[in-house]
Amino acid sequence: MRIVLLGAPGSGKGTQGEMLAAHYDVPRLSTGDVLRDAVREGKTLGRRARAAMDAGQLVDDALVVGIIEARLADPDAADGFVLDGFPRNVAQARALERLLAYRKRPPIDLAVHLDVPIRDAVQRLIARGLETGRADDNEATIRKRLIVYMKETHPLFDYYQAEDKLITLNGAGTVTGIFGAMVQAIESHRANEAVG
Ligand code: B4P
Repeated sequence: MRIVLLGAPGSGKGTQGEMLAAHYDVPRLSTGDVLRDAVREGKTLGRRARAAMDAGQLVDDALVVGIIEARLADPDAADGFVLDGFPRNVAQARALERLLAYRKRPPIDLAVHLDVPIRDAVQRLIARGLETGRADDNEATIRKRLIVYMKETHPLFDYYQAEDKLITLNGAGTVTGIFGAMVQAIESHRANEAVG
């Protein structure tokens, strides 16, 4: 199973991505986690990415595509994955297609969009910022991240819809309720594909 998770900051991608990866027994690849680890460990990647992350902007495409390229080369990603936070724009989506084709792997099966009211997303992120001290979870940076999301990531809905790979789910509700609805939607999409 090759799944891409799309959604605003705070939509629950990280939360649902972990559960989905465990359910389908595939790795979850989160560019955000890799970038934060690199910042924490003082790596060159982290030094290059930090300013953009702190400003709520997207990190340079070449850096994040490099992360995904390296991760997709790992044997555990050969038979499937859940991508959380990548792609974030159309250029990254095209790069992903090229990377998979180069490795002679099938293209992604589905893009799952977790749709939450912006107000809920902001509240969740502010709460997380207070709990964890995550640098970009403050109100000013959250607003910038949401603007970047509208501008850069929204075009991916049309991109994946055109390929008939987009599922949109209500991302408001309980974590387990959303997860159940997501698995049901994925399975019914797969069943339709098998029939069609
Ligand atoms: P990410 O780490 O991807 O951050 P995010 O968009 O905020 O999503 P996250 O997964 O953390 O939050 P979630 O919605 O799960 O990116 C951070 C930064 O890295 C970006 O701004 C950018 O600078 C850079 N970056 C990453 N990928 C990049 C790329 N491909 N290209 C360029 N730059 C990139 O969860 C939010 C909170 O909601 C959590 O506290 C969670 O507990 C809570 N929550 C989840 N589900 C809930 C529910 N149902 N009800 C209530 N709360 C819930």
